[in-house]
Amino acid sequence: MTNQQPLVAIIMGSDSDWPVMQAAAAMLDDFGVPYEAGVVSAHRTPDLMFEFAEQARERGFRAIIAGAGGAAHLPGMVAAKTTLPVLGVPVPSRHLQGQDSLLSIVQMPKGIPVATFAIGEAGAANAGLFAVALLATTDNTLADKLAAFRQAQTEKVLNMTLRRDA
Ligand code: RP5
Repeated sequence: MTNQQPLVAIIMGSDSDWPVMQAAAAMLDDFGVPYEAGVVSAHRTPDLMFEFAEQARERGFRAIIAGAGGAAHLPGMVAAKTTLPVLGVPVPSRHLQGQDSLLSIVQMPKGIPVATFAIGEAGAANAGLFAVALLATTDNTLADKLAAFRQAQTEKVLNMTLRRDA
């Protein structure tokens, strides 16, 4: 993270979500996008959640990545209190492997959208990439970096060779 104005907030319901959510942070680091990461729980710190969501736009954030597991209300509740784009990441849960988290986040009623990503690390990384893409709509340098990332990814796959075990 840099000490520039953070453009993306990464929030999560518990520090136990961080091993998954740090994939979003790593992606933003790779693209040089300043962000802030912290724990905000819909269930355990509801007042903090409201305060965070109400102030997020005036604090200069352009997008919020919100990860939570189980009955994952955080992304939807934050989206209800801000007009910033909210990117929801379902964190794998102990008993239902994140299917509960996914359904809780994705099934938002009409009117309050949450862009919902895949369960787990891939979803967190893609939420980071999506935040980069959002910012790249008004930042050509970032758009060029995103194109270079895609190109490198393509070349990596084209250079894959398969070897049989002896
Ligand atoms: C949710 O409950 C969090 O997002 C986390 O995924 C889950 C479990 O939290 P801990 O019991 O690990 O703190 O609110």
